Amino acid sequence: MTSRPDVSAVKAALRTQAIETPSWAYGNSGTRFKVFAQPGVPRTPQEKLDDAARVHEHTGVAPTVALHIPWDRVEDYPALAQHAKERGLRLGAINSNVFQDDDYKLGSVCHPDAGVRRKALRHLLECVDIMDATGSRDLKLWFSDGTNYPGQDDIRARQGRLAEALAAVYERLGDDQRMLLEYKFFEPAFYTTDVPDWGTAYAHCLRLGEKARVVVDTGHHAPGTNIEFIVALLLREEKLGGFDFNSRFYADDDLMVGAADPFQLFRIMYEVVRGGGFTSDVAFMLDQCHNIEAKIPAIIRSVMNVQEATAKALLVDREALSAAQASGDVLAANAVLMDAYNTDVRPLLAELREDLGIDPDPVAAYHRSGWAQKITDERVGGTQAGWGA
Ligand code: LRH
Ligand code: MN
Ligand code: MN
Repeated sequence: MTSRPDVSAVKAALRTQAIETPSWAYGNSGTRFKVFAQPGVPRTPQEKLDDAARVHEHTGVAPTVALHIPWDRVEDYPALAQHAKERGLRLGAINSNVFQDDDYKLGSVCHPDAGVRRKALRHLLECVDIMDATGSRDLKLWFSDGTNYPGQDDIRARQGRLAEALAAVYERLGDDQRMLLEYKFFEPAFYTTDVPDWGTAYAHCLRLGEKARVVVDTGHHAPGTNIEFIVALLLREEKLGGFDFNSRFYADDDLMVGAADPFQLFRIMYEVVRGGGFTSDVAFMLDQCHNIEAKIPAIIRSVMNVQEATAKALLVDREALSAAQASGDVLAANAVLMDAYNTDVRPLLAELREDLGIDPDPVAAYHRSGWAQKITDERVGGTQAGWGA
């Protein structure tokens, strides 16, 4: 007997999903070897929002855009929020940036010098001011802090400095605001990183309180790491704040989510569904760079990849799975999961889009729209995403 969820329930759940796109994915980016500039890329944060509006128009599920400060610094944030609103968007997470200043050579909030630490903290607090102005809920914190050589600095003391800064930021958060702490196992530091893993991020968030949660960037783990386990655990502890989705083959590759390992993405989304994380408490964000491919269609494709993995996860016959698990039927349990994964959900998603009144083929609709030609003609001298030169 099958108790597979019915299609209308799956479609109803998919309608509630929102996938946030990052402003920096619309700009030029590259590796430390070369940035291949593309024609028509945005020159301003406003133009990034104009492009993001195309992604939302064609997918129907990308209503918010994450900002990165200072890459998206503007004079008037309420005006930027209004610009977004007029295009059917909202401003999403504010990403802080304490990694691009000469002062941060030895770290930011973990730096041995109190003056540099104060400067970094000022920036983080400024990001909360920006959230107040934009109406953003989440502050996303990623620190490049770490050391390159054994003995370079006191690892323990650095944890203390980190905790102090995080506590000051936490104190400043409004009632409806959260801070999401992102970990990454290495790079740019190569010996120690001050927030290298979920355990470190979790320990800090636990001390801070309810409003502090961990963000899982799928590209920030050592090869072979079981990311879905981390997701399951963080959800169980009510400490999963969101995702920075992307794919990796080697390190922090920032390729399109679902491109390298769609099965892993499905397994992650299954744990999200299973763990009750399919709510607005868990932010589904992209964190990607499109160095050689056209950016807007790549972002549309990425949104669709997350949707496909989610649809498959929602299709898992959880009753049959529980029964197989309870009876110790290893092969049957595995078959239930694989059955959902191997389902072609593209027709279901095409139907969902038709229900939403949008084209069932978002990439084709974008290509037909003439937007790529329009921005190529109108925009000259697009900006770089902010790093990778
Ligand atoms: C660090 C990271 C973090 C930054 C972004 C640009 O590797 O994933 O989220 O804010 O890249
Ligand atoms: Mn990230
Ligand atoms: Mn990264």
